[in-house]
Amino acid sequence: MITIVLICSILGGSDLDWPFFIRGDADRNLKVNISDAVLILGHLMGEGEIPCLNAADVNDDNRVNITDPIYLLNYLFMSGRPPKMPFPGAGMDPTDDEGMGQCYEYGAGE
Ligand SMILES: [Ca+2]
Ligand SMILES: [Ca+2]
Ligand SMILES: [Ca+2]
Repeated sequence: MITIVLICSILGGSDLDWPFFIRGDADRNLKVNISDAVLILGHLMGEGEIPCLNAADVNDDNRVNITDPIYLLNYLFMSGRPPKMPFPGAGMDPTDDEGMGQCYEYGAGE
């Protein structure tokens, strides 16, 4: 977990010490769309890095697996339930993030 936090911190390039992210926005472009689902699917197949694993945990069960892109696709195309908080605005994970790491603020350094 410390490693993930460090990576997120480096990617974020921010001095702020609280974590902001939008659930589902795995590529951190501040939009939740099909490209995020594709990124998560690629990650699950061993390709592609996810800058914010917690954001990829769309259903907030502290695991990133096949159910997450499916949940996201359901929301985007099948009028399914939206991702768990924080969504649609950036925020902190309201639940335990054991093993996920947090993600640092958007924008800085990008
Ligand atoms: Ca995105
Ligand atoms: Ca999940
Ligand atoms: Ca969580």
